[in-house]
Amino acid sequence: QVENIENHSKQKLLVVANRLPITASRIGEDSWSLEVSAGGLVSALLGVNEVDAKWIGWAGVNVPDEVGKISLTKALAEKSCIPVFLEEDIVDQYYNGYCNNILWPLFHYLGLPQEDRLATTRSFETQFNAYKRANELFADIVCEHFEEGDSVWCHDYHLMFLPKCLKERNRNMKIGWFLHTPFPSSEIHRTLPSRSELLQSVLDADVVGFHTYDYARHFVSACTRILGLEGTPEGVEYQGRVTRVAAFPIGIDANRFKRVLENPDVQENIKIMEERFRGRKVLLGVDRLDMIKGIPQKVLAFEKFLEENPEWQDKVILIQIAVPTRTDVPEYQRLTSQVHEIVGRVNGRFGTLTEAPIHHLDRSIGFDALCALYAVTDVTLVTSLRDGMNLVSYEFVACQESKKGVLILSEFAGAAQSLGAGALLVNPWNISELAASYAQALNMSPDEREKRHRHNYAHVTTHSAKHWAEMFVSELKDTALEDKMRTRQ
Ligand code: ADQ
Repeated sequence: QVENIENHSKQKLLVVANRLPITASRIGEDSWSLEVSAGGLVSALLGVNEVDAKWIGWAGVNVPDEVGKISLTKALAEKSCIPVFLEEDIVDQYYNGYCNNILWPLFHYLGLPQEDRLATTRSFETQFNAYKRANELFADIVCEHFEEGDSVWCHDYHLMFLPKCLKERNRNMKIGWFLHTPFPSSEIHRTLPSRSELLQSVLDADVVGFHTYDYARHFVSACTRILGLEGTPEGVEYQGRVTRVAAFPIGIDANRFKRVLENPDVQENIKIMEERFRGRKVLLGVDRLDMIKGIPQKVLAFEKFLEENPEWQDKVILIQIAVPTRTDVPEYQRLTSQVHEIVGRVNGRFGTLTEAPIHHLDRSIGFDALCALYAVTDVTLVTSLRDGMNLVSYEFVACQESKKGVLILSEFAGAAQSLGAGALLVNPWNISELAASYAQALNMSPDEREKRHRHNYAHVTTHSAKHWAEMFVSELKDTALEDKMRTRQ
């Protein structure tokens, strides 16, 4: 058995996600510039010991020619990445369409797009067919690189059809699937025309993971109510076996943030910002400019806070860093205009010739600058209408050892389950309550801030990204070992 376990630890983990952790741009007919995008998932998996991980995913570029495909595959191989090539029309129907226009809003309780439902069901079907086709293309590449004993970890709502495609090709493949968004109540999921097919496919995985216990429970309810299956304490009974369903809350690599804060250039930047904001408290928002992040609510509440607390009018600023996302989708364009309009109004009402109460940036900022900003912030505002976890809340806490600032956190973010005792929990739909929480945070005593920060800091530093990935991978390996033992008996 010892020998078995040793052999096991040498086997590969194939991590399959819609996007590779690398952004490729073409700089010649057969040459590419590759930039590592250091997201939460990348740093999580880098930290997993004894795992030889390879990434499979779309490189985010259209590569129509063979020369380009061959040269990009070669360049990515050096970074342990394997590309899946998707044609432009598939990307449009699968990624922009089914993933971002249907599953993303539905899983965040924003409903299905009305126009699609009323105009024609064909467009829904076309998008779902493209989704399945794209998942088949991912499966082709996984099977090309899979060797006996490897485990496959599929990520997110883009690849819900993948476990089925893979199991159809190889029943013995060990497959995990993890969802980074919320899984909604079964009453929401049942409105989706392809509700059963997606659930059945996910159940083909051996381990199904979510950020919180609530999302796992919603998934099990969807399987029992929509598919009529039996739920068990371990998961869901499906085709003569139990698919494990559990919560694996993600975390961050807090040490990476602490190390950056010790860097002299970052320290210098912190001093410059402290000087710049002297005499004012800093409220901060860092989000992708997405409908689910509740940015209009956050700014409207700031306006109400300034109205109701005139003594704070020249003593506080709100910095909102909103990185544009899905910019070709009309809803996102409307959101950008809406946010700009509210920000303009608040600055017009409460600004002076030299100062504006809101600094709004439509862009991403570098990691060093982000850490420095977290460190000088007094209150961070996470006002998501729904959010799988929300890593910004964790990152802020990791950077607050000296300041011990306050986290205002939406009760609809997964992070509310882990940081709820340290944060001020809010319902972002209630603008008055949100505005009152800004006042409460700014007036909080140092003792209470310290106590709340201690709670959050202990959680963020112990529940790391590495811990999350190790828990999931070890659960997946356990199911593989159990299967082996069972076949021997
Ligand atoms: P996201 O919706 O992207 O992730 P989040 O978890 O907050 O949300 O992660 C965002 C990341 O991007 C953070 O690391 C943050 O620092 C960075 N970021 C955001 N805006 C930025 C900006 N303007 N400049 C620089 N960096 C910026 C999805 C789910 C979440 C879930 C994660 C991980 O929607 O709920 O927590 O996956 O599972």
